[in-house]
Amino acid sequence: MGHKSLATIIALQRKTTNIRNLCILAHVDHGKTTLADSLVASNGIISSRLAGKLRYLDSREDEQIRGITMKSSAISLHFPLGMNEYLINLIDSPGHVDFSSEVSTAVRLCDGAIVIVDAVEGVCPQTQVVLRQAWLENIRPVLVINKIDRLIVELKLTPQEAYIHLKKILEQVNAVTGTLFTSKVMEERAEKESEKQGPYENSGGEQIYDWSAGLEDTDDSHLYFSPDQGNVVFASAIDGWGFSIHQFAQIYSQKMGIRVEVLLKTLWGDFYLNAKAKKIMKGAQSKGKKPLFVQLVLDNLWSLYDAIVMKRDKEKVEKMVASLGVKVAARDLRHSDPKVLLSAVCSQWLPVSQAVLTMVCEKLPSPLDVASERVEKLMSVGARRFDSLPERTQELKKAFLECSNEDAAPVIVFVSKMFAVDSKALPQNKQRPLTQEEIAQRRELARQRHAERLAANQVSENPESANTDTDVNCSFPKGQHSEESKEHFVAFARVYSGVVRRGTKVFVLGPKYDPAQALKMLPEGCSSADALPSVPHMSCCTLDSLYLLMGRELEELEEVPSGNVLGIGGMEEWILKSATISTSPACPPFTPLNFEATPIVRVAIEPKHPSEMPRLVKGMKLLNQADPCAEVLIQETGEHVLVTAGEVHLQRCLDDLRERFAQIEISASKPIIPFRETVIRRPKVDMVNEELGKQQKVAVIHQSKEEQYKYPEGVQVDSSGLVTLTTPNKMATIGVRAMPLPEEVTQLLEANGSLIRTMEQFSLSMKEGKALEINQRTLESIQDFKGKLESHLQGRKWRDAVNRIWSFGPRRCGPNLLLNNLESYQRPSVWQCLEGERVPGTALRDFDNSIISGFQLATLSGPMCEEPLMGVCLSVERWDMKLPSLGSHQDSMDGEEKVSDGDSKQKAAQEPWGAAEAYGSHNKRWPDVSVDCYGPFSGQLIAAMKEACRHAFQHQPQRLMAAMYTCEIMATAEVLGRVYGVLSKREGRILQEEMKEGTDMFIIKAVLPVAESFGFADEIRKRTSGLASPQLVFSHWEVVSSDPFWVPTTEEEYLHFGEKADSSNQALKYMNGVRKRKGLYVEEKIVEHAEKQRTLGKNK
Ligand SMILES: Nc1nc2c(ncn2[C@@H]2O[C@H](COP(=O)(O)OP(=O)(O)OP(=O)(O)O)[C@@H](O)[C@H]2O)c(=O)[nH]1
Ligand SMILES: [Mg+2]
Repeated sequence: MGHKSLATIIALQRKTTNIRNLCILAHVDHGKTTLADSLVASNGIISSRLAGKLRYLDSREDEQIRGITMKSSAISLHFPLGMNEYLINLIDSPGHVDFSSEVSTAVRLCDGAIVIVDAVEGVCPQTQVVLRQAWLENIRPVLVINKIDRLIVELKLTPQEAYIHLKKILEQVNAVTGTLFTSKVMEERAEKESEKQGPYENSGGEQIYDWSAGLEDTDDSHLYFSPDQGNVVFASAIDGWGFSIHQFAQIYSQKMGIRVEVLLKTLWGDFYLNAKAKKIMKGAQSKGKKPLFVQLVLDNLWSLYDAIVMKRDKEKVEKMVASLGVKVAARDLRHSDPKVLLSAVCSQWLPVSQAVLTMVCEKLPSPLDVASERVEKLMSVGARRFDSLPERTQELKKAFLECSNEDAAPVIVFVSKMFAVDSKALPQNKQRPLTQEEIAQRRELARQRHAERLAANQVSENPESANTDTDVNCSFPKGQHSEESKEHFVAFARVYSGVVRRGTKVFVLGPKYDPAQALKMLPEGCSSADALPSVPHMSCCTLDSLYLLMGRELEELEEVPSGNVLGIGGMEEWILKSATISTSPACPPFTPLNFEATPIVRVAIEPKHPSEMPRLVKGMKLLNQADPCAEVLIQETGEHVLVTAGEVHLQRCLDDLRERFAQIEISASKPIIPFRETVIRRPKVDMVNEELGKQQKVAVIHQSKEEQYKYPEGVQVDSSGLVTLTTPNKMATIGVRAMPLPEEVTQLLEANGSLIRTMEQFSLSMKEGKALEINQRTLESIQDFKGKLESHLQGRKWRDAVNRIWSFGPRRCGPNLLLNNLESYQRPSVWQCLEGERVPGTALRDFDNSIISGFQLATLSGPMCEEPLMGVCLSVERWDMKLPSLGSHQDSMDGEEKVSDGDSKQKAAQEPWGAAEAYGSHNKRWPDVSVDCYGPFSGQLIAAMKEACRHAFQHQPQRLMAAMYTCEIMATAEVLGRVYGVLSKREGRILQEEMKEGTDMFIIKAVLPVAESFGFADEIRKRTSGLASPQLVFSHWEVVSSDPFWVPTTEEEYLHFGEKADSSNQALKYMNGVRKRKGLYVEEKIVEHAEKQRTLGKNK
C-alpha cells in the first residue's frame, strides 16, 4: 500500500460523517468475494484486469483451492464522490452455513450491509439467514442482484423475461424483509402494551386493543428494496459492470430531454414510452408495451452481449464502443476470449465499483447515525434491560450516540473475534521498502566495511563491488527467526467512542462482566492506570499495537478515532474470543453475538506420536481462540474433543491444527454423533404392521416375563410399569414410572432452556432465603411458557402435572420432567417466581435434593448407550422413609407422619435440635438427621433414585433419537434422480420439491440424519458433476422408528424376518456404534453354525 493512500485513509478516519462500515452478505457462491475484488481494484490495490479472478480477500490457501470463503476479512478503501471523499471499511463474509459465525462477527462491527442475490438462484436459505442477522443487529441493508450475465448467456432469457424474473427476485427479498418487519412491530407493540398494563392492572381498567394497530401507522417504505429508492444495483461482478437506475436516468434525461426525477420514478415499474406523444405512460403490461426498464436498459445490455459474446460481430462492436464513448485497447479488441473485451467495455461504461460504492455512500448510515434503539440493544445483556443498568452506565449511551473523537470521550471498543496472523505478516516484522536516504546511508556503510576488509586483506580490488545490494539486504536486524513460529493474534474490533491510541491503558471486560457490581467495588473516578482491586471478569492492559486491516496486509497505526474498524495486536492473553474494551469501568459488556449455527459435529483428536500431546493441547487452545464457533473440550473419557459446525468447518479446523497451531501430525476419530434416548407409547402393531391380536399377545407376555428376569434383586415392577426399589440399607423405598412426553412438550422444554435456568436460579435463591429480582418481561415469558405447557399436557394422565413438576433434567434445564405424584408431599413449586407473595426459605423435605440429583444423573446418561434422555417424564409415585431410630417400627411410613409440614427445616434452622420435634410423634431426639443429608445415606438415595429411573425407563419401549439436518438442494431435472438416490441411501426423507420459477431448477427440501451425513455433500456433488451442492443445517431430534431391542415374537414376524432376525436394524447399529466407542459391553451375534466353504470340485 502506497504511503499516499495510507495517509489519505488516516485523514479520512477522523471524518466520521464520511465513514461507512459495511459487510457483504449472501448465500454461498453468490459472488461476494468477486464483487469485493472489483471494489478493491477501484483503489488500485489489485489490477482491474485481475478483479474477479484473484479473489483478493480469500487470502487463505484453502479458500483459494476450494473456492469458498471461510473467514471474514476487512479492507479499508477510499472513494471520492462529488465533493466528498469517503472511507469505506469493507468486510467480506463467508456464505457457507458452516461459517455463519464469521458472519455474526462481521455484522456486529458494521452499520450497513450489501446483500447479494444471485439473479438465477434467487433467494436461498442463507440469504434469508443473513437478512435476519442484519435485522437482528439493526443494520441497514442495500441489495445487489448479481450474475445478470447468466440470464443472458446461460438461461438465454429475452430482456422482457429477464425483467419479469428480476421483479420476482425483488419480491422474494422484500417478502423476507416484510416478515421480519411485521414480527418486529408485533413484538414492540406487545412490549409497549405490557409496559402500559402495569398501572392499568391496578385500576382494573378494561382495555380493548385493536390487533392491527401499530402495523398501519409504522412507516416501512424505506425498508423495502426498490430500484427507484436507489437501494438496488443490478450487476455482473465477474464482467465488472453494475448500475442503479440513477445512472440510466441521468443518461436518458440528457438524451431525451425528460427530467431526471420523472425518469427515476418511472424507469422501474409498469411504465412505457409513448413515442408519438413523447410521454411516459402507465400500464405497460396491460397494453402489451415494453416497460421502460426493458427498452432503455436491458435491451442495450442484451445487444452488447449479443454482439460481443454470442455473435462476435466486430463491426457492430466497434460501432457500439464508439457510441458508448469508451476506449478499448487494440489488444483487447483482438483477444480470443470475448469476455476480455466485454469486461473492458463494460467496466468503463458501467463500472460496478462506482455503482455499488455510490449506493453505499448515499444509502447506508455513517457511524454517527447509529439508532438509539441499537445502542440500548448492544448495551443490555440477557434478561437485564437498559433501564435497569446503573446510572453511570446509562450515561454512556450518549457517548455511543455522539461517537465523538474528542479526547475527553470515553473509549469504547468491541472485539468480535480474534484471528491468527503469521508473525511475518505483522508490519513491524515486514521488510519495509527503504527510502532513498536510507539506501544511500547503507551503501555508504557497506562501502566502508568493504574498504576495511580490503585494507585488512591488503588485496587491491575494485572498491565498487557489485555486492553492495546484497549487503544492504543482509544488514537487516537478525533475531526474527526465533519468533517466526509464534502465533500472533489480532483482535478484530471497532471503536464506538473516543480515540484509541497506542499505549492507552484500558479495561478489558469479559462477556460476564457486571458494571453494577464493579462500580460498587471500585473507588469513584478511578481509571485503568490505577492499581485496582480485582473485579470478576475485568482486567487491565495496555494497547500496544493498532492496525489498519487491509485484506491480506496490516498497516501499523498510531491512533484510531471512533467509528472505525481496526485490528488490535497483543491482546491474546486478555481476550479469548470476544470482549469489550473501555476506559470506563461503567461500560457494560456488549450483548453476545447472535450465532445461527449450532456446533454439532464432534471428533476426538489424538497426536500421531503420543509424546506430542502437549503440543496438541496448546494447538487446540490456539484454535479455540482463533475460531468464533469451534469448541474444544476434554470429555469424561479423557479424549480431546473438537466440536465444529459442520464437515467443511471441521476440515478447516483440522487443517489449521496440523499446519498452523500444533504443527504435528494428528489423527481425528470418526465424527462422534450425538444421540438421545427416549421412550414411546407401546406400539399397537408389530414389525410387520399386523395388529397385536389376542393370540400374539401370549407371545408378548411371554417375552415380558422373560424381561422380568433382567431386573436385579430388590427391584420390583408391577404390571402397570411402576418400578419400586429400596436402598441397600433398607431405609428408603422409591417408586418411579416412566412415560413419554408429548412431542410438543419436549420441543417447548428444549426451546425454553434459558427460562428454566432462570426459574432454577430463583428457586435456589429462595432456598437460601433471598428473593432474586426477575424483570417483568422474563416473568411474562415464564407465565406464557407455563400456559403453553398446560395446554399441551391435557388428559387424565397429566392432571395438574404442570404444578407437580419437581425438576427438569439433565443439568436442571433439559427436556425431561420429574413429576411429584406423591400424595403426601407438598413441595414448593418450580413456578414459585410467578406466585405473588414470595416466602423465601420455604423448607423442603430432607433429601429432596437427593431425589433431584438421582433424576439428573439418570437423565444425563440413559441405559441404552449412556446418551442423554429426551422427552421422558419420570413420575415419583412412592417415597417411603424409615429412619434408623424408628427401626423397630415396621409400619410403612408414607412420609406424611414424619415429614409432614414444610416448616420443619425452618424450625431446624432456628434451633439446632428442632428437627427432632418435626419427627416428633415419638418425641425422641434424633440429632443426626440434618447431618445425615451429607452422609452416606443421601448417596444411597441418589443411587437408588437413579437406578429406579433407569429401570422405569427400560420397562417402556425404548427408542433412540437421532439428530437431523435439513438441507435444501438445488438441482436440474437431469440430475434429480441421482440426488434422490443419494438421499434415500442415506436414510434421508424428502419434505418438499418444487420448481424454481423461471428456471429449470428444482428445489428439494429434505431431512437427513446427522449420522448419515458425512461425505453427503461431496457425494451429491460428485454424482451430479458439481451441479448440486447441499447446505446442511441442524434442525431437530427425531425418533428412529426401529426398536433396537427387537426380537421376533409373533408368528408373522418369524415368517418375515426369520428366527435370527439379523437383517439390519438401524437403531441397533447406531446404539452398538456408540456403545463400542464408549467401551461398553456390546451384545453381538457371533456366527453360530459356521460352515467352512469348500471348493468342492478340487477336494473330491
Ligand atoms: N457468471 C457469473 N459468475 C460469477 C459472477 N460473480 C461471481 N461469479 C462466480 O461465482 C463463483 C463464486 O464467487 P465468489 O465470489 O467466490 O462467491 P462468494 O459469495 O464469495 O462465495 P463464498 O464466499 O464461498 O460464500 C465464482 O466461480 C465466480 O467466478 C457473475 O457476476 N457472473
Ligand atoms: Mg467469498
